[in-house]
Amino acid sequence: MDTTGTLIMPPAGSTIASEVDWLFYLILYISIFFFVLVVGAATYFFIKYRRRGEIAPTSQVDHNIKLEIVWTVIPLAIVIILFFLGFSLYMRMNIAPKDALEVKVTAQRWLWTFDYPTGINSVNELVVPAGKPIKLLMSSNDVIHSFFVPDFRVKMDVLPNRYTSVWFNAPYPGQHNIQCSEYCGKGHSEMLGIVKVVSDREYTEWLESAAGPGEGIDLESYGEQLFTSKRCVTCHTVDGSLNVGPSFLHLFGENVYLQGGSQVRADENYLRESILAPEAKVVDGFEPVMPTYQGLLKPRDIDALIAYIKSLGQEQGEQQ
Ligand code: HEC
Ligand SMILES: [Cu+2]
Repeated sequence: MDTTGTLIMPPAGSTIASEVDWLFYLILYISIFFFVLVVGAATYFFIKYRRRGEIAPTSQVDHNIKLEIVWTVIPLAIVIILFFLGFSLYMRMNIAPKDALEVKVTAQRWLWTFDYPTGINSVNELVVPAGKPIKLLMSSNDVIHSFFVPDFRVKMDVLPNRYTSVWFNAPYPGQHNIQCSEYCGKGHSEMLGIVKVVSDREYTEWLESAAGPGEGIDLESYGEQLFTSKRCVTCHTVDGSLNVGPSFLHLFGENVYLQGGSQVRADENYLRESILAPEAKVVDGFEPVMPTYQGLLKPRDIDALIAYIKSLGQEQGEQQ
């Protein structure tokens, strides 16, 4: 299997990828062959039969049955063969094996959520065991998105009010990028994720560690973990610098200026509302692009994120 990729194709990360590439290159080379043949013949005839001096009388032949049959039957046979190769591959790419592991994918502006059979979920990071067929059952909470993993040669629209699905089998451990390939608004280009293909053992371990999140560690440190794992980090910083969203440094306890001119004190309830209903109070100077985390965070997760933001809010030497 090709794991480095070529000039026009990314590395092949799934079992189907090499078949897709094979058919792609077959069509490409057939096209190049006929392009050279047609353009070559045309050039040759231009030169051979160019006008030189007096025009000689041309022959009266205006068609040739044999020739016409040949140039109709050969291309027809080629496209029929390509059709069947393409159709059979299309069917295999679209019909998931019965024993596939099913993961529910939810797209929303602008993140991906993955729900596993064991009841846990992850954001922007799909963890799957290597060498097993994985079926993704996908739907959108808002507009049309498209789930695209170039390394797997897998791409499918994700629609509101309706399920679509894709499947893949990634034989080797490794990481592959997920992109949204249907323009879905301002944060479209940041709607990125990763497929982490891991060994069976690592997959089981991961399921276990994700199942009892944050147990045995204090809220603040757990919140710090969530800040990264729930992807707040793509839009927020904790060092005061601006990103797509405001920084959390010294946020807690401060007055926040909102769009429309009002002000609000950044207390626990404001933080909670900002996470669950971000559009309710939009910070002045920012676009309302934050996705709602309603349903994606457990009560303890919200507590932990708030505790973490609070820990960044305390100015040195100041007691809140
Ligand atoms: C796609 C980018 C994006 C992501 C992801 C994101 N946010 Fe936001 N967030 C924003 C933007 C933009 C604002 C400011 C506009 C607004 O208030 O809605 C904001 C505002 C906030 C505010 C209010 C900040 C203030 O200064 O008053 C809080 C609190 C917050 N986000 C928490 C979070 C947490 C916690 C997460 C992760 C669980 C998160 N955000 C993920 C973009 C994002
Ligand atoms: Cu999208």
